[in-house]
Amino acid sequence: MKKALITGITGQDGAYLAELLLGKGYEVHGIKRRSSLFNTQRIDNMYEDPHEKDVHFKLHYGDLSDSTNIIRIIQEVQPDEIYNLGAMSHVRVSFEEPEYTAQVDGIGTLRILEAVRLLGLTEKTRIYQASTSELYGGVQGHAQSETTPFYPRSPYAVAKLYGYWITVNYREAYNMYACNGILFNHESPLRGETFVTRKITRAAARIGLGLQDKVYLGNIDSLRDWGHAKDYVEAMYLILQQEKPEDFVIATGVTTSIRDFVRMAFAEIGVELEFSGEGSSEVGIVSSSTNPDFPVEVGKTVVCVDPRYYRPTEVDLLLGDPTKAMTQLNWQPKYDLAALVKDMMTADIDLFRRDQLLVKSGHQVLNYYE
Ligand code: NDP
Ligand code: GDR
Repeated sequence: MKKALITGITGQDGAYLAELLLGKGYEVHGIKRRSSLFNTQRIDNMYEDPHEKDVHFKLHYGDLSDSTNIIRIIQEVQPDEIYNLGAMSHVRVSFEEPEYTAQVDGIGTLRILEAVRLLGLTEKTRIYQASTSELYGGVQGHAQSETTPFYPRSPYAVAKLYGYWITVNYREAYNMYACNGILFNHESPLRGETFVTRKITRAAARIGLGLQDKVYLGNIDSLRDWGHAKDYVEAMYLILQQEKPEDFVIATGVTTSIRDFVRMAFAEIGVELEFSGEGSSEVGIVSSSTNPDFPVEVGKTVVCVDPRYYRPTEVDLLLGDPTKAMTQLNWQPKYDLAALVKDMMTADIDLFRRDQLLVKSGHQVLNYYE
């Protein structure tokens, strides 16, 4: 039985990847951080009682900022594959926590590679590094592929640039099977609530159900190449099953503005929006509302722009060229953007119908949104 170790198992991708690997018969080990509250909601469906025999899903406390614990866990598990998904993954927050981001997203990658080398596992253990389209940052005007030079535009992207190159360097210097997946944005019902797609689908569902008035967004002109996380974890797995270690861009090859994503999300509840104004004065107003289950008043302003969500340096356009992955890995995404938006909206409507029931029976629900 193959053993996989996943850092960042409690995150969006960690949860989907763990499910995929368990389905393929792997023993899956994950590193979770100590937190004052339970932080395993995304993986609770896979939980196995550690007191039982033949447990295939095991969690270890750890942190990418601590080499000693990374070395100990890798020594204990002796994994065939390591998926390094753990990261401070929020681009805007990285401007507020730049040093921590460098420690975890940059040096954290080195800690994993070096642990494998020091433990003499270079022949046995294959390593996947979660690299990102944010590496391209300021590269504009054409689709971005494995040969496009990088131009990072945030402390997050600069930290990930180190992670990318140290992975390439360990592959070349020590003949390790270590690869970068350069993944473009991928989303799902498990996406963190402060990333723009999930913020939008949660808000559209809540506004439709009468639980929220409006949503404040930052730069709605930027364009992203969005795929579904379920498709993207398949690519991670495939990258580690090749004969030779190589780096791959994973993307859909289609780019869409944040504004159009907002339109698509609201369309799922029968609401059409018209945008007017410019820059920080732009608003989205309901121009028609046809679904009686989600009665939103025509003429109501439901989207406002708030410069507090702007970034000191923005990435205006991301558009990936996934030709290499499609030909060499035979990877094909099953979801297009419309199917992704539908999946996210269906899940958020279901989630917030429960809040609606609580409100109707006189209870208060958490009204916090970033
Ligand atoms: P999430 O933010 O959903 O998950 C991040 C995971 O990393 C969580 O499990 C988090 O733990 C863990 N983590 C954070 N800090 C540390 C630390 N110091 N030590 C150990 N673990 C830590 O990210 P995604 O699942 O969306 O992304 C997975 C990886 O892929 C990340 O590295 C991200 O940067 C990268 N990536 C993501 C893309 C995307 O569009 N989703 C695109 C390209 C790259 P906790 O739950 O406790 O916070
Ligand atoms: P990104 O994702 O920065 O691309 O990083 P995010 O969803 O945060 O932003 C996408 C774009 O939307 C604009 N935006 C807003 N973003 C957020 N979060 N909140 C808002 O209110 C808002 N309004 C507009 C942003 O300015 C940006 O242009 C994600 C992360 O998963 C990274 O870890 C990963 O590496 C990259 O995708 C690929």
